[in-house]
Amino acid sequence: MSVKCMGCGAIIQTASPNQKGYIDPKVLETKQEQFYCKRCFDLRHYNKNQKIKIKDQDYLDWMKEIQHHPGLIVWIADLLDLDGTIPSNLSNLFKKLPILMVINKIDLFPKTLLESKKTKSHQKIESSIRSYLKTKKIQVMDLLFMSGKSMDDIDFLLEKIKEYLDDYNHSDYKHWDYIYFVGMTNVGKSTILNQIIKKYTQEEDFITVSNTVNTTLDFIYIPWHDQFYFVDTPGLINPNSYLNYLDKKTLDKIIPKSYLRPKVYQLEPHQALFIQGFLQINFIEGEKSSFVTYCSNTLYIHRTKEENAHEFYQNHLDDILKYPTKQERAILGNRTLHQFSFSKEEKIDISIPGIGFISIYGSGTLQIYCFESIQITKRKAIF
Ligand SMILES: Nc1nc2c(ncn2[C@@H]2O[C@H](COP(=O)(O)OP(=O)(O)OP(=O)(O)O)[C@@H](O)[C@H]2O)c(=O)[nH]1
Ligand SMILES: [Mg+2]
Repeated sequence: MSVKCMGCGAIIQTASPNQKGYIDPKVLETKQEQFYCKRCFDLRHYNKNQKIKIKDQDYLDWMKEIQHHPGLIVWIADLLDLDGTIPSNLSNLFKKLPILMVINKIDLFPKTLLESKKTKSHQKIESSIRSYLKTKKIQVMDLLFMSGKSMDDIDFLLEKIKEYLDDYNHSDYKHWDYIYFVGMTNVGKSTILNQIIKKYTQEEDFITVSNTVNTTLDFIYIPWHDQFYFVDTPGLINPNSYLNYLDKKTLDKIIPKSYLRPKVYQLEPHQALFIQGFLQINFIEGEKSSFVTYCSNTLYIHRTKEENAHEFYQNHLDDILKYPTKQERAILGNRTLHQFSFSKEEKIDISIPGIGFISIYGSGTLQIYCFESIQITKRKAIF
C-alpha cells in the first residue's frame, strides 16, 4: 500500500523533487509511520511554497470517488468571496448527495453583523445567500455560518453533522461512512478539520494549512471513533480569482488574517478609487454615494480625481500601487473596462474574487478597470 503525506495527502515518492509527495530518500530512511513530504515541511517551517496545481481531471476523478463511496457533503464557502466559492458547476459534481453548506471566515466581519441568528443583519445575509443558492439551483439541507478559528463554532458544526448522521442512519437507507469537506481552494477546509482533530487528540496543526492555492493535494482520511471518516479533499481553483495568479508574498498581503476594518468613502462624481493596482473605479456620473470596502486591512486604498486616475495608474504601478507586481501583471493580462450603474432602490456589492468586495449605496454609473483574467461581478448587497 502506498504511504501518504499526513499534511497534504499526496502519495510519498522519492523520484521527482518537483512533483507532489517528494521526500529525499535519505530523509525517508529516518522516518517511521507518519510524516510530511518536503513541500509540507517547507510550508510549515519556512512559509516557503512549492507551487503544485491540481489538474481538472484529477478533481473530476476525486468527485467520482465520492460518488462510489457516498456520504455527507460539507461544502465550505468563504464569506469574503461568496460568488467565487459557490459556483454552480461544483454542485453538479455532487449529484444527489446531501449538502450542508458552511459559510466560513465570519470572524473577518464586524461581530454585530452575524452574532445572533435573531439580528436583522443575520437574517438579511442568510436570506440573500439562500436566494443566491436558488438562482444557481443549488439545493442544500442547511446553511451554517462559522469561523474555523472558533472552538464554539466547531462544536456547533459537529452537533449539526451528528444530527444529520442520526437522522440518516435511522432511515432505511444506507449507513454513511464518510463526511467529505469539499469546496474551492483556500476556504478553510483543512483549518476546520485541524480544529476537530485538536479537540479530540490535542494534536495541533496536523494537516498543512496555508494561504496559497492547492495546499491539500489528495484525500486525507481522519477516522472518527470507529464510526466514520472525516475526509479532507483538495480544493478547486477558480480561474477567475486573483488567488490563481499571485505569488506567495502578494497572497500574504491580500488574504486577511484578522478582523477587517471596513473603510467608508463618500465619493463625489468624477472621483476615482484604487485598491492598490488590483482595481480602479471611476465614478463617472451620479450623486454623492457611499463606498465601503471589505478587504484586507493591509491593502492600500487611494482616492483621486477621475481626470488624473489613468495617469496615476501608469505612473505609480510599481511604487505607490505596487501590487500586483510586474510579473503578476504579465500573466493577469490587459485591464478591461466594466460599466455598472446603481440606484438608491438597491444597495449593491461589487465582488472581486480573491480580494473581497465593495458595498455601494447611492446612485450613478461606474467604470471599473480590472484585469481580464478576473471576473468581477455586481450583486445585491449582502449586508
Ligand atoms: N480569518 C480566517 N481565516 C481562515 C479561516 N479558516 C481558514 N482560514 C485561513 O485561510 C487560509 C486557507 O486555509 P486552508 O485550511 O489551508 O484552506 P483549504 O480550504 O484547506 O485550502 P486547499 O487545501 O488549498 O483546498 C489559511 O491562511 C487559513 O489560516 C477562518 O475561519 N477565518
Ligand atoms: Mg486544505
